[in-house]
Amino acid sequence: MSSSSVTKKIQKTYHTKATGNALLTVEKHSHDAQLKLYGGCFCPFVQRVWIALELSGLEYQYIEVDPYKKPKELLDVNPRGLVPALTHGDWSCYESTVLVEYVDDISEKKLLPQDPKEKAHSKLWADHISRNIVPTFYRYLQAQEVEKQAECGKEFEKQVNTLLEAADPKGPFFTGTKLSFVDVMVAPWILRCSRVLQPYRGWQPPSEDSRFGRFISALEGEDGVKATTSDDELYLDSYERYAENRPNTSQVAKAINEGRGLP
Ligand SMILES: N[C@@H](CCC(=O)N[C@@H](CS)C(=O)NCC(=O)O)C(=O)O
Repeated sequence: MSSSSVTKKIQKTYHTKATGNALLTVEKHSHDAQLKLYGGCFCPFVQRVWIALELSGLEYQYIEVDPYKKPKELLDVNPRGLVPALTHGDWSCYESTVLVEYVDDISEKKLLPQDPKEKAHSKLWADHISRNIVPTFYRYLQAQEVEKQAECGKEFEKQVNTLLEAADPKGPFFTGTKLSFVDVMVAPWILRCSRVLQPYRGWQPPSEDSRFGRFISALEGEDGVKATTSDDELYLDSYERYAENRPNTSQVAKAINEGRGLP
């Protein structure tokens, strides 16, 4: 090798096998069951449904698939080729928001409040998460220019604060002392703040005693959240593609770059 040759950076890529606590959960749920979750270990949309299943106490099977390779077993369940996808006997469905509600409907332990008005309030704020917090997270992570990153960072903070202003003031969760629907809908992206946004975008954690700080600690301490979370390295590796805004990263990344709604 000539002395002028440049050492090529080894590009990290997404993982196809869970690690840490999430791996133990995968192993515990590897046996055949009526309810089957097709997931990818790095995917926050999957983690929504996975947390709901863990908290439900229902028997389920976790099946790891690579959504970027579009295996037939995934396309048979979700023709859009995205994870999460769920089968229950010979019935199948997809879309994380729909699946969390389905799991809640068939479970005795409820995430959504049972009072119709409180239920509507939770769904309204879950809509804010999908419509504003989630896309802003990816815009922030995929932004390449420093100025754009700063602008997106502020926007992300604003959207999270809007959610927290609608939450129970004491918390630590959205509706008070108990984790519920809205918390599950946003948890995967909140967990990825310290694991992904901090190393790649310099996101600053809030003070521990702030409303946001207490929300983060409460989510991190929840059993269903812990059981579906891999070691930090898995996220660091899996999101490098987004942080470098590499071509062909994913349908989500493409939609963000084209200014379209998320798939
Ligand atoms: N709207 C979908 C989004 C799911 C999604 O984008 N999943 C990603 C993994 S995190 C995926 O399957 N990507 C495959 C691809 O981009 O081709 C949901 O909420 O379930």
